[in-house]
Amino acid sequence: MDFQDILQQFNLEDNDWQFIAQQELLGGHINNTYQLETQQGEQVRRYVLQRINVNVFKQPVQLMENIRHVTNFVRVKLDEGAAPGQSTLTVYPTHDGQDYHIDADGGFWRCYQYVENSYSPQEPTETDAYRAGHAFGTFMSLLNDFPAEQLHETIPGFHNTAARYEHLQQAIANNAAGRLHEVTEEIAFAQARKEDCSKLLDLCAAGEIPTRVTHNDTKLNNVLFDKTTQQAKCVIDLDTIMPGLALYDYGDALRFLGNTAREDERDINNVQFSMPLFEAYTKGYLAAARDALTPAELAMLPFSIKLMTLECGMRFLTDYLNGDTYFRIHYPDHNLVRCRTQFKLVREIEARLGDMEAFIASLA
Ligand code: GN1
Ligand code: MG
Repeated sequence: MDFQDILQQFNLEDNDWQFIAQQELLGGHINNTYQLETQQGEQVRRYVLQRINVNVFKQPVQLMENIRHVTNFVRVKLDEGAAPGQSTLTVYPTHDGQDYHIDADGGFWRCYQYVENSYSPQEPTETDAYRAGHAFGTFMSLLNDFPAEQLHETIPGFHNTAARYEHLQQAIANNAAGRLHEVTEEIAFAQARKEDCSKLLDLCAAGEIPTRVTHNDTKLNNVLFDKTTQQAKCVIDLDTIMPGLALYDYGDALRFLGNTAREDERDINNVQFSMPLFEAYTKGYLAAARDALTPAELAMLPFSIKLMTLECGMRFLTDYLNGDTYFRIHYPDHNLVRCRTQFKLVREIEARLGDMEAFIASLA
C-alpha cells in the first residue's frame, strides 16, 4: 500500500512535506488504521489515515457526512468555551474538497489530524474512569440540541438488541461455518435472556426514554487522555454517531471499562466486574449528564450495562457461527473467546444489579 500517495490526495496544512514513517494501529476490530509521520519544514506532523471497512459501513459517504456535521457542531460549542479542555476530531478534505479519497482498488480512505500528546489508559484507574465518564457525558450534553434529523442511520438498528437476537437465531439456523455443536451452552445462555433484549426498545416505543444523538461505541480506547494533565480530552471513533439511546453509550462504556480482564481474555476466571470502576465512571458521567437525563433513563442505567454486554456477546457469537465475516480476528476461535468473556461478565453484572441501583440512588 502506497500511503504516501494516499496522503497526497488530502489537503494538509502544508503541501510541501516529506514522508517519514508509518505505523499500523491495531486497536479496532473493523477499519484499518495507520499513523503517518511527515516533516514539514522544521515541524514533524502526524496524521491518522483510515481505510473504512465498507463491508461493515455500507454507506461510507453518509458516514463521513455525519462526522463532518457532528465535529463542526461540537467545534463551534468548544470555541464558545462550552467544555474547557475538550477537543474534537479534525477531518482533512481532499484537494477537490471531499471528506474522503477512493483509491484505484476502490479503497475508501479518510484522514484525521493525529491528536498529539495523547494516550488511552490500558489499565484504567478510578480517576481515569471518572474522567472518561465525564467526557462521554459531556459529549452527549454537547450534542443535546444537535438536529438529529441531519444524521444518516448508517447501520440501521445498530443497538437494536432484539434484532441482534434475531440475527443470532438466523446464524444458528444457517450454521454456515459448521460450528453449532461447539456453542450449545452459549446459545442456551442467550436464549434464557431473550426477554431482556426488547426492554429498552419497549420503553422507547412507549415514549419513556428519548432518542438522542449518541456515539454508540463508547469503549475506553475511544476517548483520548492528555499526557501532560491526564485529563480525558477528546472523544474519537465517530463512525457510529447515529440516533440512539443515552443508555447504549453508558452501558457499552461500562461493558468495556468495568471488565477487569481484556475483551478477549481466554481464562474467564479473570473476568470480573469492577464496582469501584463502575462507581467512578457513573459519578463522572452523571456530573456531566444528569441534568439531561430523564428519571426512566436513570432507573435503567444498571440494566443497560447488562444489556450492552449481552448484545456484544451475541454479536461475537453470531459472527463465530457465520464464519468470522464481520469482526477482525487474530486466531480461529477469537470470536468465541470474546463471546465467552462477555457472557461471563453478564453473569457478574447480574449479581450486582441491586448494588448498582443502590449506589445510583445514593448519589441522588
Ligand atoms: C467494534 O472497531 P471497534 O473496535 O471500534 C464494533 C463495536 C463493538 C466493538 C467490540 C461498527 O468496534 O460495535 O462494540 O467492536 N463496531 C462496529 O469491541 O460494529
Ligand atoms: Mg468503532
